[in-house]
Amino acid sequence: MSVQLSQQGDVAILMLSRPEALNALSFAILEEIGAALDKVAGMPVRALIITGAGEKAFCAGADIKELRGRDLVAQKRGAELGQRVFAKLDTLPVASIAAINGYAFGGGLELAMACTFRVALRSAKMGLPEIKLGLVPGYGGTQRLPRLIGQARALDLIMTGRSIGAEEAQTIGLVNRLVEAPILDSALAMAAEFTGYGLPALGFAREAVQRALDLPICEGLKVEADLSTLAYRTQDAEEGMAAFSEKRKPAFRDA
Ligand code: DAK
Repeated sequence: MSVQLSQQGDVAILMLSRPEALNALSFAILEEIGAALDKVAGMPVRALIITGAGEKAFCAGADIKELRGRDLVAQKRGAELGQRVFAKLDTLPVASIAAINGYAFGGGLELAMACTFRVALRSAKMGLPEIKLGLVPGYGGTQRLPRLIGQARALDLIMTGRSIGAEEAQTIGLVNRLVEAPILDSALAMAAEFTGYGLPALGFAREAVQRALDLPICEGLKVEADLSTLAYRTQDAEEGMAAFSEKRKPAFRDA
């Protein structure tokens, strides 16, 4: 197996484990990631961390050797597979953190961009170098990158194929936080900042923000009104507001 799924406390950890090829994404590994994400959806966890095995790479992208010599139909199916697998992260019941421990190129960065959050070591490098291979990102990069960092910066990275360091990535909003090694501990610490809150409110907040990106603001505001009203009607909201009044810590029950 080139993907390892484990659990630490209330956090699932998905490790890409093909360090001899810098965790490059073969189509088989994409299928494994998809199956692992389906399992995470049924696990009693409150967050998911995705990271790469070894010292060097989060993931160096699609397996370039495997991409060669495929016919058009197979290639289109391959792109759709990558898009479908990464899109599972959008609908996962829990938020995900990409812990970028080294190179995150091409499909590797596309996987990280599909996560809810990205944290990176200062030594990490990332980019969408597909253009250098005569290719165009196929696993969501042309769509998620401009949504994260804006059209001009996205076109800069996609059309030059240049790689950027973690500090620039944070400056432009591609990475949420620069963190210290060991990166898993840092990612777990970030997860602990939100896993204590109620899952319904966390889910509604994520959904409102995600849907906003695809809607005109007048429609997005309606979505927000609906979802914040739903959150208001949960037992957790009642508990949170009661705890504030009673000057105690709330005990959320995901209800
Ligand atoms: N694929 C396959 N093998 C890879 C790989 C990759 N992406 N990246 C690295 N490796 C392998 C190397 O071949 C090498 O294996 P051996 O030759 O020793 O057997 C081993 O990993 C170690 O790599 P290096 O020796 O190159 O290590 P360095 O530290 O010197 O360099 C590097 C690290 C990350 C700078 C370098 O490996 C590199 O440039 N890698 C390629 C990065 C890249 O270009 N990634 C983006 C790929 S394009 C689609 C359309 C488009 C796409 C996908 C699908 N469809 C329509 C279906 C495109 C997606 C992409 O991700």
